[in-house]
Amino acid sequence: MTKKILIINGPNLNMLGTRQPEIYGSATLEDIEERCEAVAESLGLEVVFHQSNSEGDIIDLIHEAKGKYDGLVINAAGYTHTSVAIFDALSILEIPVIEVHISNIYKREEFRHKSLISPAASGIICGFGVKGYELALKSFI
Ligand code: CA2
Repeated sequence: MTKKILIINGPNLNMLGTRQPEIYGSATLEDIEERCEAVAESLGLEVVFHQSNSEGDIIDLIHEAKGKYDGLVINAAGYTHTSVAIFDALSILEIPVIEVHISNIYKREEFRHKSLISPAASGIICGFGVKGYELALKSFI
């Protein structure tokens, strides 16, 4: 059976490709979505791609994943470092969760060194640029 993977992107990631290319590269979120769809097809996976700037929407999406998806890829962006609520929502899931960051958060400001959601993740990919999403999808094979 085809595995269904949900990809959730957090706040400001809709601005990718417009600013800070030295940190995040030049790809837009639409480019990342297209690449994920192409990679998923080649791997025999089905992907559903979302972005939200709202913590509540992200939590609702995580709740909806229960029973509906076989895996979750999440770049919680700024909420990575602040959100106990997203950690709690991820902790309820019984499917593999891969935390992705485009940049190497450990090479940046100290406040980015702590991820509140990592303890709920099966694996973490950071610092590989937008290729991290592709690596996350490959982990489901
Ligand atoms: O490296 C990542 O993927 C991050 O999750 C990106 C977040 C940041 O808060 C995390 O510490 C690391 C920020 C996403 C905002 O992206 C922008 C893109 C273009 C212009 C401005 C922000």
